[in-house]
Amino acid sequence: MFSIFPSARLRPSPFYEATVAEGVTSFTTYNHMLMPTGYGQPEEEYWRIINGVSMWDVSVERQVQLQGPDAGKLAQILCPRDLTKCVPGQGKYVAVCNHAGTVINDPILLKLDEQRYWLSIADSNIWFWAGAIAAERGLDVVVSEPDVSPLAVQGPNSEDVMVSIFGDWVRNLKYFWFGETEIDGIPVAVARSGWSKQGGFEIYLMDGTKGTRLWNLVKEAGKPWDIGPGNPNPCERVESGLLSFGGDTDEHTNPFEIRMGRYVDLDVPDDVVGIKALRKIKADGPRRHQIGIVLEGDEPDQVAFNWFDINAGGQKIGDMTNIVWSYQLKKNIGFALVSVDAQPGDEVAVMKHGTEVAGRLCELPFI
Ligand code: THG
Repeated sequence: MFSIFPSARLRPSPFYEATVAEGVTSFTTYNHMLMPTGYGQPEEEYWRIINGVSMWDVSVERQVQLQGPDAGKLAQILCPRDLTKCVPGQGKYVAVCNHAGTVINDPILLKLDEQRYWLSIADSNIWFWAGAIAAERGLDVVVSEPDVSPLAVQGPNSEDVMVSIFGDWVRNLKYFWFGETEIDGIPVAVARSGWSKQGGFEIYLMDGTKGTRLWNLVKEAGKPWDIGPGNPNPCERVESGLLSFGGDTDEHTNPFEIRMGRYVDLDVPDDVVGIKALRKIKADGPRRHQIGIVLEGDEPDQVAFNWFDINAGGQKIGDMTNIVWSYQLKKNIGFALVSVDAQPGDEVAVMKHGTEVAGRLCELPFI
């Protein structure tokens, strides 16, 4: 095949050496970094997340830190979700929007203290965005990208593994909440979170020189549960209905189209970026919605770079924004970003590389 041409632009993950030692076989790019996307046994890796426990290098989920007297003010200006009741140790999923109400990232916001927040971002440059907004609004806050790299531990046995490493307190973490601690002299934050619906945690490594040590520590602790390497899993996430920003969104997507309306509070102050546009979009009613689609046929398809047109009655009604072979449903499935007139149960046609494939719209999640 081909190899990766090194450059300081392609920032290394602190877990890079560890994942190479595990036999990583593919990467994707994300936030100007490489993220492992497989270890050569896709189906085994899938079932490990469903039935066991899996550890993932997700250091590409960079933290944009807001620090200073106006950190809370800036966090609220960037997030069209009410943060007034958010307390230190709490995390919240947010749709960061531009002034037009278009989603430009879907981070988890973590409140560390009154003067320090992290936006744990998806694949777009929120560091530049937050810095620009802070400067334009004259806020007293420093925006940076600190040395913080998440390692995910996901699957039904993840809690037992995490308790064996950190102790019983992690059992009491609520979803998206976190606590700061140390393990073996390594500073970390431990959160109940992660991009799967199988239960799990994320360990935010706060010293990039300790990546291999942390990886090996988790690997060792996970041995009784047969832990193994994995990554944000395309099949599991589609079956579970988890959104991929940039994969399932385009330059026109607003939160109401992609099931993020429940994370938008329209009564936040008028100075929140995008809120006026979001109020109008909500009042007018969104034109598209995101539901599921199941394709006919029993042959596993390939994941695709591109979206596929979805037609009904000879007319384009939207796009199929991802496609995976579901190991549980034994069908090719994906998300449909389609006109609100299209509903679960509708028969549609998907234009796949010039061939028409029959499909049926359905509710999300699949499982
Ligand atoms: N971990 C960390 N940061 C991240 C991600 C992550 N930043 C970017 C990206 N992933 C954020 N995206 C999501 C999307 C969905 C969920 C989590 C992160 C998620 N959603 C649940 C759902 O949709 O059912 C629950 C949402 C809720 O209850 O509020 O878990 O993976 N560090």
